[in-house]
Amino acid sequence: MSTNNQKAKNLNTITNIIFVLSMIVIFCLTHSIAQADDRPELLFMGILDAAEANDFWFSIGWDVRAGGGASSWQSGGTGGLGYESSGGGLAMGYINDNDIPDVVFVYLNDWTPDDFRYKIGFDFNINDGSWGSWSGSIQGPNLGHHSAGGGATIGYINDNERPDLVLMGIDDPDGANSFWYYIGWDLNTEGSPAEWSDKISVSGVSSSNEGGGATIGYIDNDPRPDLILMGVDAPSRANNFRYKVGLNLGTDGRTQNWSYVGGNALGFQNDGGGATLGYVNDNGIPDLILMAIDNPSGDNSFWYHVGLDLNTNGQPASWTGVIGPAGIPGWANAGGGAALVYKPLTQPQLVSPVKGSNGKVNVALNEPVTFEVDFADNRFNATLAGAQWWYTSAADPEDRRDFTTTSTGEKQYTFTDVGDYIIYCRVIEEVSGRKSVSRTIAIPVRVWNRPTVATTPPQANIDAGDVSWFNGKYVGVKGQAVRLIADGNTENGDPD
Ligand SMILES: [Ca+2]
Ligand SMILES: [Ca+2]
Ligand SMILES: [Ca+2]
Ligand SMILES: [Ca+2]
Repeated sequence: MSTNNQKAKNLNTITNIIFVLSMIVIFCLTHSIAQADDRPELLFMGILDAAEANDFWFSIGWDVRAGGGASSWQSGGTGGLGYESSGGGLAMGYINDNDIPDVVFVYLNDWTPDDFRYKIGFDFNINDGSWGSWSGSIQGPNLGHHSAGGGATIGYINDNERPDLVLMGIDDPDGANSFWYYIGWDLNTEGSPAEWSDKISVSGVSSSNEGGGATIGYIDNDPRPDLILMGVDAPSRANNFRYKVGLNLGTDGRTQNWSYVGGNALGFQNDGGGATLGYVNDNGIPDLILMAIDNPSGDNSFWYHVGLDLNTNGQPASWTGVIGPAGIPGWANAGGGAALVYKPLTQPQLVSPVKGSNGKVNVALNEPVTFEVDFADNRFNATLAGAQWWYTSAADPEDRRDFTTTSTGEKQYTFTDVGDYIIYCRVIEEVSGRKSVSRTIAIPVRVWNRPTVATTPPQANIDAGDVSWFNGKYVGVKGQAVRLIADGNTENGDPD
């Protein structure tokens, strides 16, 4: 072998090695990006108890694994909403009408009386932890004069497409504490509710608390949403988590079906807590993350337990040990919160009828049309146990009509007025007997007068080349579309 050949061979080998190495790098990059999409992210918030303005501190746990630990942590901060606080909360939802999660930072303002304030980080980027934009301060309702923790969560409680925000504060009078919560109904895309519910009171979990949390999810075999309210019990000995499970909230946000789950040891001092339901160990059975801010003599940190595979009463099959800590700067906090950012179980999609070139389902007046939905993405092999449907006219989106639950993914509609409508649909999904409700899809619909063949030439349309007309008949060319005139207005006119 000549030296040149040997050099060429060496060069080839080096080129091959570089190629293989770069493929490994590309694989690792794409692999880590894919993981960021598949695994849930965990957000914790702690309110920094400073001498002046109390800011929000947050930690992002990237790619929470089936055992509950995150693969890495990233921290950041954002301005708070006052100078003194007696609790906080964190809630994840979809508020500004895109598919990018939004996070509500809640501040329980320590005043006379206490009051809720919150701000929203819109469009949390699950690839780099950045935020699209921040809202200003939004004022919530008042509480009592002494609070000992708070919580926040977002759900769909009153059977429509707008998210509802639950704000919880632990009322701390002399004697037994209680959970107070309010519902901000139907957040608009800026995060303000159409109205606040009255105060709803639930007996608490102890007489001394150092933090709390609230989370809505789907726990049992009834697809109504379920609410967990948590308090960090703070007796003279070591602290512990305790919570109450409210199954199947009515459309008024209340339930009489409360049960108690107690005892999971913590340290001796806490400065806030949080609770969030989600799917951690990948079996479609809900899991519960409970977080408390550990408050030793030095720096504070986030600690959490995961209750894996809740039974239909909200009691987990097992608890992980304490996971963490993710540190918090400074020595004191005044409230915290937790939220899990995860893909929904499934995503529904419209199967039929197909949409037209106008991006809408085009239907004829007074003729029944069957709409069919199915899963577009089904991570846990859920079965479709039914669907919920309602619709609005595009002209009046607040006028919601005909909320109906079907036992299949099909529903028939007959529209009796022409115009534009939006049909909303979400599917009821079932995994191991547990029923939950998917996100809602919006199906735009246009109702037309059925096209008719005119007996007189539509001269303006002929002149415009919109239709072909010859000797009293519409005509067509083989292989070319024939255009008839339909109209979606109550008056005759050109099609849109
Ligand atoms: Ca968003
Ligand atoms: Ca709502
Ligand atoms: Ca339920
Ligand atoms: Ca699970």
